[in-house]
Amino acid sequence: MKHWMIILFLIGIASLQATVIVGPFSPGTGNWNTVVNGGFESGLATWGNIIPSKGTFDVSNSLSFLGSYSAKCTPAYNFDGPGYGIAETIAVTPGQTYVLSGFFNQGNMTSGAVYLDFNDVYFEVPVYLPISTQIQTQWQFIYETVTIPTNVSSVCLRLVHDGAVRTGQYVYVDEIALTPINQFNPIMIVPEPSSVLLCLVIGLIALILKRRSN
Ligand SMILES: [Ca+2]
Repeated sequence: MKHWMIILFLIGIASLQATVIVGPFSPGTGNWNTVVNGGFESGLATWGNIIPSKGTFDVSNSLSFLGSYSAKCTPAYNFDGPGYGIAETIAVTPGQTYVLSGFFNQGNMTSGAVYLDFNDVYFEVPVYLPISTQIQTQWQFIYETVTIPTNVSSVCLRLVHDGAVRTGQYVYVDEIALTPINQFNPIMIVPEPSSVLLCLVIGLIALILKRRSN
């Protein structure tokens, strides 16, 4: 395979992956339209439980990204495979491209999968929280674009926990959003002090070099 073909192939693979931005975030930056009660400030009103016998998502005030509440999952027992979750039906504009997004906190979860999807329809692009044994303590903003087919006017948006599910493991999810792409802006991260310092040092060196060359 030619080099440019390999590069195009890799770009294609990368474009199928959701974008993950790890906090801390700059307050007030970004723009997303939360779905009805996507911030979980009104209990689980508007959300329905799917297969509650396997586990539940409940509102929690232990940790939230915005407001006082988020959704926290509680598995009922250990299992592998299809899981449980919550869902709500959302009206969408046929043919419109949206950005599906959410804020995720890994909590103490080290196995299984937590994601947003459209109930397994063919055009969905699931938004997965990366789960590893290395706990990421910062909130993560995860998003992906999805184009609604021209004959579809509503979707079933789900928040799911499945795979290698283990009791006692939980995550927090907040600010679930579905935003027309032209209204979407990702949240900005707070620059790390070290990178701010590096920029200052580089700027200073550039200034000195410029003065010497004059
Ligand atoms: Ca909230």
